[in-house]
Amino acid sequence: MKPALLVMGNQILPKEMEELELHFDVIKLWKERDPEAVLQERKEDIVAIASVYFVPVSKSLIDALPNLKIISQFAVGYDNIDLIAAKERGIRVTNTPDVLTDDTADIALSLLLALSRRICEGDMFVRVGKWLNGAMPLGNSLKGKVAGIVGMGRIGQAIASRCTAFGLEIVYQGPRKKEGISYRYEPDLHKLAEVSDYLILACPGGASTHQMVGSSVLKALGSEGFLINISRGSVVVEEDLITALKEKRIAGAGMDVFAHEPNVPEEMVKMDNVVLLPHIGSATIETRGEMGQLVVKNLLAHFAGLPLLTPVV
Ligand code: 8YV
Repeated sequence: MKPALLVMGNQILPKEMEELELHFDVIKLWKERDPEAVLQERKEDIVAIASVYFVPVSKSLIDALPNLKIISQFAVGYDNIDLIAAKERGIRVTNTPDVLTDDTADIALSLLLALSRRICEGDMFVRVGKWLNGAMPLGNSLKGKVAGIVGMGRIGQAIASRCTAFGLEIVYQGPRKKEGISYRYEPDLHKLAEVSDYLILACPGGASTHQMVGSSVLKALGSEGFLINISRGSVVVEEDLITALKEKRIAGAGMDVFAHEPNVPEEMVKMDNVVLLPHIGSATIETRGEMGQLVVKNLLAHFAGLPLLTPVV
C-alpha cells in the first residue's frame, strides 16, 4: 500500500503531481467537497503533507494527524506552517529555496522599472489613444538612486545585484549585518526608509516581520519614495499603505503580495500610483517545475531514509 500524502493546494504542476501519484496515495484536499470529513476519515493514514504558502498547516491540523512524519512545502517561505508544533512532534519540514531566487528577484525589478518608468501607465496611454493628444508625464531615472532592501537573504542579494546593474546604490536592513556582504548595512528600518528612493521588502513573513511597515516607516520613505513588496503581505499594514498612497505621502507602490490574497483592497485597485501583481514571484514554468521536483525529491528521500535535500527542520 502506498503511503498517504495530503496535498493542501493546487499549485504542483501535472508532471510532478504524476510523480507523486506514482509513489503516494494522494489526497487532493482542495478538490474535496467536505475537507474536514476527509481529514477525519484519513487522519490515521496520512504520513506526509505537500503544503502551499496560502493554506495554514496549523497546530490543530498537525495534532489531528497522529502519523504525520514530513511536511514538504511548495515555497521558500513557510510562515503558514506551525514550525513549533512540527518540531515538538519531530516532524520534518522542507521548502524550495534557491530555484526561485532569480525569478522572484526579476519580479522585484519588474515592479521597480514599471513604477519608475510608468510602464503600465504608458501601455494604457497608448491603448486609449491619449498619445494622439500629447506626451505622457515623465518618469524617474534609476541611476544614482538608493534601493533600500529589507532582508539580505538569497532573494535580497539577487535583487541587489540586479539593482547595482541598473546603477542604483544599495543599503540593506535585516536582523544582523551579513558576513561577506559589502553593501551598506542600516539596522534601523526607519532610517533605511529615510535614505531610500525604493524600499524593497524581501524579508521572510511570520511573527518577526509582522506589520513591520506601517505609517511611520512610510512617512520616513517620503513623498518621493516607492514601496515594493515581493515578500509577504503580512509585512505591511495595508490600511496605512492605502492612506499613504491616497494622501500622496509616498510616490507609489509595487505589490506582488497582499495581506488577504487573492483579495486586493478595492481602494488600491482604483489607484494609478500602484502596480499590482497576483503573487507571481516564482510563477514561471521552469521554476514551478523545479519547485515541484524539490517537493517530490524531499518526500522520496525521507521515505527512503536518505538525507533531505532542503530541510527547514
Ligand atoms: C509561492 C512564495 O511559493 O516561495 C514562496 O515563498 O511566496 C511563492 O514562490 C508560489 O506562489 C507557489 O505557491
